[in-house]
Amino acid sequence: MTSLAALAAIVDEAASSATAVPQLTETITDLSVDDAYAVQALSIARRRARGERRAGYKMGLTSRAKMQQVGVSEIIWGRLTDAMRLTEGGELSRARYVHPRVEPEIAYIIGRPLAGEVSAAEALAAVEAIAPALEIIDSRYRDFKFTLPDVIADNSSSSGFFVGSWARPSADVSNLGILMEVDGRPVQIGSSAAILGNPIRSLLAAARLVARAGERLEPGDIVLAGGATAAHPLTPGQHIRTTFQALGIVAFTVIT
Ligand code: 0L1
Ligand code: MG
Repeated sequence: MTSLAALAAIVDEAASSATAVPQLTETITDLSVDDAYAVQALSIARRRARGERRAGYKMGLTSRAKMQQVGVSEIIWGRLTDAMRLTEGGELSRARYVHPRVEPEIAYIIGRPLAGEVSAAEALAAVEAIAPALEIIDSRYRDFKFTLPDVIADNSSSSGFFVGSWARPSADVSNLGILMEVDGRPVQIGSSAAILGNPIRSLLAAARLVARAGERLEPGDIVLAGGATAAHPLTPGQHIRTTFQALGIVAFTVIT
């Protein structure tokens, strides 16, 4: 029987070598969601052993557009490390990924520990600041195809993120217009309200779901609330510019 550690090595090596692999469930047909989260934790432990540091969490599939795009209908989560953070206004190297896509998100930075069943007021009181953000998702599976346990084991496809300027935590991000342009051409238009009706609900889900895994949101953690639109594929030469109403712009250029 294949151990969970061996499965973690498969997804970790696929990510670090930017090589697509078959879905884990092709061989481990009964991989459970709990085991998939254990594989994810073990794969992140491998990154930590290589020197990467905890940076927070990403929430995934928090909008109807995202669920429809990948054919999975459940909120999922993954872990962020400092090595996944990219410089706003800088470059993304296409060669470091298998088949990267970008999606607009709202980021929270945590000021006080948060875990379990909390109210929106409690969650907001634990937030230090809010920012516009972009997540780079890159399934390590062939053709970007997976089942629910596959994608969870693969750190919920998370592979990079850009964060724009931080705003005060009282900023109203419940329904902000978002426009993503590639080389000046609109490719995605949406609203932050697509994130569970209000991105704060994603933070509540983060507090609840990580607590189930015996973890909590810690001061300094960044929480990505989930894509507000479908994700857009990246190819070298593109300039990605996303405007978030009232929050600002997050941009980068794709190089080879
Ligand atoms: O919402 C997301 O961040 C997506 C997570 C996993 C599904 C995907 O790879 O698109
Ligand atoms: Mg996302």
